[in-house]
Amino acid sequence: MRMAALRFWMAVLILSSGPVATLAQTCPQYAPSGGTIVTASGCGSASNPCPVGQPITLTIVPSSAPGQSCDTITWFFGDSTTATTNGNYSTAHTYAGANSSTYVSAKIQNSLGTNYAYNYYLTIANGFIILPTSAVTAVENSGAAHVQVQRSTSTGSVSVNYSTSNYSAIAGYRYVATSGTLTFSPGETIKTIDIPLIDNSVYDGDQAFNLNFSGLTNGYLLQGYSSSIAVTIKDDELPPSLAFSSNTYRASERDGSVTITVNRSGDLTRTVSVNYGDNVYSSGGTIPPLSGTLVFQSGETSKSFVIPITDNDFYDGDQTFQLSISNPSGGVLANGSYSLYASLTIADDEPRPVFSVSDISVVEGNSGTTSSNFVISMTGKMRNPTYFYLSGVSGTATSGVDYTLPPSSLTIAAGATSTTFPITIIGDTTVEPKRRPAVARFQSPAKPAAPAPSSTMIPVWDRRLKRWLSACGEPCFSASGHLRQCLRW
Ligand SMILES: [Ca+2]
Ligand SMILES: [Ca+2]
Ligand SMILES: [Ca+2]
Ligand SMILES: [Ca+2]
Repeated sequence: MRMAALRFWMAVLILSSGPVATLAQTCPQYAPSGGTIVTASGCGSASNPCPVGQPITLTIVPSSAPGQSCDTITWFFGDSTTATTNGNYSTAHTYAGANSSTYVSAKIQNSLGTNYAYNYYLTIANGFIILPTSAVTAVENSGAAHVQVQRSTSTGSVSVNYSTSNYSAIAGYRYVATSGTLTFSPGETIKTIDIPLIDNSVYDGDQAFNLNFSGLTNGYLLQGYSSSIAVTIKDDELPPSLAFSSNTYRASERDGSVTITVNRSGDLTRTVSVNYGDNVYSSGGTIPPLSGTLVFQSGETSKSFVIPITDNDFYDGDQTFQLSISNPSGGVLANGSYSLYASLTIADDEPRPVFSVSDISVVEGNSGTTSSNFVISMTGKMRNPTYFYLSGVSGTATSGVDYTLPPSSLTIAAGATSTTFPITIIGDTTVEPKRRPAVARFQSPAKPAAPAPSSTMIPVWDRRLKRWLSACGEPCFSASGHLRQCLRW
């Protein structure tokens, strides 16, 4: 066998150096096509890494032209080593260390050309250390945080170093700085790291520290991309909580001011602040625009602010305002939101004005006209002008025959309590029987700021008695502020 092979290679050498080209043309027949590099065992993925410290068979799979014995193949490995396998599309390589993503490439050359084959993402590891993938939490007063670490295989042993570092939680205040080496013995797949927690009696909120891993032995890798996890310490104290002392406040317009109190519950040790305001945006009203900040020092359970009240002498009705606290710092609002509201009602100390028309008595006369004035009065002032329309309503005294009314509207000015309007009596010599009175009607065309009298009746002239009869002795209000006639005869 050995002699036959030797003779064959000699024949090739002789023929390839001679003038007959038949065999010389067989190699190379093609320029290299390049291709991909695969592992013989199919290892190399993250779920099936190739072992560390053991030969791995790597083979070029040409993309089109087949491999040829005359191709020169130079291999380049991710660990910075190289190898050459002339005419051989396979090689074995041993990676000395674990790597989550290394590469191997091959340069393929012959006299017709050069091309390359690649595999960029080989995972080399004997196993993985698996850190918790879900959030790790521990309650502040539970003694310690427990972090469970696993590994992907139970063979052999592996160790990994761990140490804590601050994130929002500070070592020595919320937890005990901890470091060490975790060692899995053969057969062990789960180990637990305990980090002592420091309990206190103040509200700190939830805070976290990092647990960092490094120095894995025995060809192990950390699974995934992170070498640390966050451990969250859940506070067992309640946060400072702020709320109004009442959902509704009420004061009289004559009180001068009203004091609004905000209470704090939960943790009392820290300084907490909150903004407040009365949500009034224009001056000149019963209460002014007001805003500020309440600061609760340590131990303080309530703070107040004072809203001045402007007394006036007109009827403006009860007024309700919205109070708010918002943007708490160092604590929370009782509703868990950014803002919390209460209402403040300022009760008017002026009664709603009563509306009346004075009686007047006028002697008719036998001819011509006689003028007189009615006085329309209100028992108090209104914030806004009060408007009325005046119109005659047919009764026993007939408009235009017995009297005339001015066809105009009437106004009691803002702050005034009365106005007048004229009536003209037409004289004659007729003796007239008792008649039903005529009625004049008042109507408020628009509802003013506060409910206003909407209609009333005025006295009418009785020609038999020669005097004015009282009509309604009091104003007629309607709940809606719209016209309602008041007829009593
Ligand atoms: Ca505590
Ligand atoms: Ca605490
Ligand atoms: Ca008043
Ligand atoms: Ca008032």
